[in-house]
Amino acid sequence: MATVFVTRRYPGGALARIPAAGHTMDVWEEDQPIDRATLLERAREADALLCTLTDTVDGELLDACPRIRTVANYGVGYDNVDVAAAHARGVAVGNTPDVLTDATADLAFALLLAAARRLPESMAIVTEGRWGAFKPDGHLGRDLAGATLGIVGAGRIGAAVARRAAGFDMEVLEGTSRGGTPLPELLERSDFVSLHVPLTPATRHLIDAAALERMKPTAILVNTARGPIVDTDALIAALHAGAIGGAALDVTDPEPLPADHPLLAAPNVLVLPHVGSATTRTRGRMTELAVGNVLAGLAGEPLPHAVPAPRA
Ligand code: 8YV
Repeated sequence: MATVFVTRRYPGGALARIPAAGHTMDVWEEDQPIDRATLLERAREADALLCTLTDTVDGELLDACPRIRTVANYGVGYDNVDVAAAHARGVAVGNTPDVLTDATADLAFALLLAAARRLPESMAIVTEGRWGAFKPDGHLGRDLAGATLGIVGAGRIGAAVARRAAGFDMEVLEGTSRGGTPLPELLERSDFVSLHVPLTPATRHLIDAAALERMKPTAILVNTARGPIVDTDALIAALHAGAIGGAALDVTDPEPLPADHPLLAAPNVLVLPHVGSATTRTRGRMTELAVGNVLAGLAGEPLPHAVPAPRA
């Protein structure tokens, strides 16, 4: 029977299917991610690796752990895995799509609403004892109805955000690398811009100073995809200059974002600690899919959720 190294206590109970199938399972039980040297050591004899975005899986790791034939990444994004290096070594790579689409789209909308209606400021007014008498012109936010939402990357999560936007009577512009509204036009016309592209060399700093310059000075940028899609320094400058109206971010570059990071000192910024998929049901279903990939790989079968080879 095989050995599986599991880099976190993935929730929901599905991990139990690994020993139940007769395999040896070694789980990193700490709350903090496993450090690189320990990962290389602990996974040395593993036949499969169940890992996540805090674990870098590259050629060096796969050479140090040459028995690994299956890498099951916990997450739909897999920019932490060098897929070309894995495939070149005959290692299959899987991810956990679909099950987190709704939770992530919900969170994109939560960010959008929180920024549009200035929820953090209003909550602080209450908790800091500054709730004075009613003011007709106090705490004014922005309407969603009739506003234009630009969705960059209309894959599964982008499409789910578009469905939610229809329910809020928003106008939707969708732009993908394959068509739809071209990015410059989308940025110029949108009142809200929500990012839903994977992180690849082509999308790193897709939202740079020039892109931010195209946005309306009132527009709000929402990012639930990956932090490095946005050039953080350019975003900080744009917020200070009033070049955009605000940013509502579930992902940042770097992650975790230190409390004294200049991004948090910029005006009109709202940051969450990468919780897009963080619901009990969704995180449990992600474990089910990742374990399904592990068990299929160990059985010599194609992974049910295999990631494709990167485009040349
Ligand atoms: C997870 C994510 O929180 O799926 C993704 O790509 O970013 C999130 O769902 C993360 O991957 C957990 O490892």
